[in-house]
Amino acid sequence: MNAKNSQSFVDDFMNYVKSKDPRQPEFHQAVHEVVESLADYLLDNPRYLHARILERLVEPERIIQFRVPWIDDRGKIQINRGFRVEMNSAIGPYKGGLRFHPTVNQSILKFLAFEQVLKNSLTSLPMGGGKGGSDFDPKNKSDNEVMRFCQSFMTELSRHIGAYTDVPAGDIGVGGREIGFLFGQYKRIRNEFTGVLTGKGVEWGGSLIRPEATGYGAVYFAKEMMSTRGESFAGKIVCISGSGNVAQYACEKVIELGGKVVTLSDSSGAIYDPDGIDTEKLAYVMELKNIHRGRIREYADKYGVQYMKGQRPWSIKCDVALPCATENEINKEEAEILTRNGCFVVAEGANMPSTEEAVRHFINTKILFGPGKAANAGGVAVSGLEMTQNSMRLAWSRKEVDDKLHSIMCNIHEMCVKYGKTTHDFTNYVKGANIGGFVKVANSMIAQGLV
Ligand code: NDP
Ligand code: 2IT
Repeated sequence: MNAKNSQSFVDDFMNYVKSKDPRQPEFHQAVHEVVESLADYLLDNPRYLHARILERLVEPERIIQFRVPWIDDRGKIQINRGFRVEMNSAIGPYKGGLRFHPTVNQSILKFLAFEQVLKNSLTSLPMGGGKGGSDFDPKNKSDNEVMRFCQSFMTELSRHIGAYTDVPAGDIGVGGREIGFLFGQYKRIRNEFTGVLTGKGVEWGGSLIRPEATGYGAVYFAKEMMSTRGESFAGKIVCISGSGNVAQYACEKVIELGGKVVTLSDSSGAIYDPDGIDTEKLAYVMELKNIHRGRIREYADKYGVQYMKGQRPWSIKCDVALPCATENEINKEEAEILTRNGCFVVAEGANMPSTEEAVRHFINTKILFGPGKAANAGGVAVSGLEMTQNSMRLAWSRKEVDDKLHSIMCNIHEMCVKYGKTTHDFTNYVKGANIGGFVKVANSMIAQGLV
């Protein structure tokens, strides 16, 4: 297919999407990347165009928005907004995380839900795509406030979800504590103990390795990419952003594979530890972040290293970059700095952390760039395994789950190479992940008729 046709196809489609929802920039960004990857494939396979699969994919099957009233510790009434975007159920029940962060709105959740549809398909497990959350900010809230908020949120959400309908999990601001409160309220309201959420505690239906899965999976994916060039993590300098769930376990796995992690960050700044974050320092970070809910600056104070206030870590020289904080956290200039400093691997632990210009730069310079929907699929993959274990009413060992996670990440890598290899020595993983994720969903939608 010639380039002009495919460019005008992309432009026409984006005009269509933007005209429907003009004020959803993150959603446009996610759709644009996918449509660019798919254009030639769709023009060569017109049955998808006749069935208008793309137009159907960008239209959520359902969006639920609701009021979440709760009372803070001073007795004051607070009102937040709750959402669930049920994007696509062609290959399984809606599945995807809940995000609690003040920036949450429909554009953010639609971008995340859209990515989730293709990501879940890549895992090869039977899961559709969804995403939800609230503009509630868990920072500086007491455990009791978080509990009251979660109970109010679930009081409404419980009408819309279920083990065979829609199975939420965690994302930014939603970890084990929040999943516990949400699960407790669901159970109370519905009087059923089911696998309606994943990321549960191991004592009450959770899966081993689920907390580790996204970070470990991203590192397994990076390892696979590196092995195509005869490289490994041993001795590599690694920059990680974020210091939450994904960042912590990415760090743990890199250390295990012999790499040296020199940065972590949060929304206030980044730390640079040239000696590397070892297991003892990582244990400190986990306690700081997960128990005391402190700031990464405290790491710099404790270990006497540099704190880069208000900055992201990408100015630090590294071989491998693992963005694990949030969307659009690597811009074009930062991407250029990374490659100029010799970085040749970027694996996205976060969802859409690189801007479109940054992605273009990584692909043009032919580094190993693993997009989020492939590289961070390990989290939802182990959520899928948690659902399987819940259905079977048994629990697999750590090793069983980790082995399955590892093989799923290798399969996703293979799928990306299958659809994304453009020359004998270069794979465009963005294209590979987008086409690889699309095909199964599109075929299922056609098979199920116009619903
Ligand atoms: P956490 O809430 O555990 O940690 C988030 C981290 O990112 C914190 O360090 C936080 O800093 C930082 N961060 C959040 N928002 C911003 C921002 N606007 N600017 C700068 N830093 C920010 O979340 P997760 O680790 O679970 O999620 C991280 C990323 O990974 C997200 O993109 C998420 O969508 C993605 N992801 C998560 C999966 C999971 O299983 N949890 C699965 C797949 C992807 P601070 O504490 O200051 O807010
Ligand atoms: O973005 C993601 O894939 C997640 N936040 C995990 C979703 C899940 O259902 O485990």
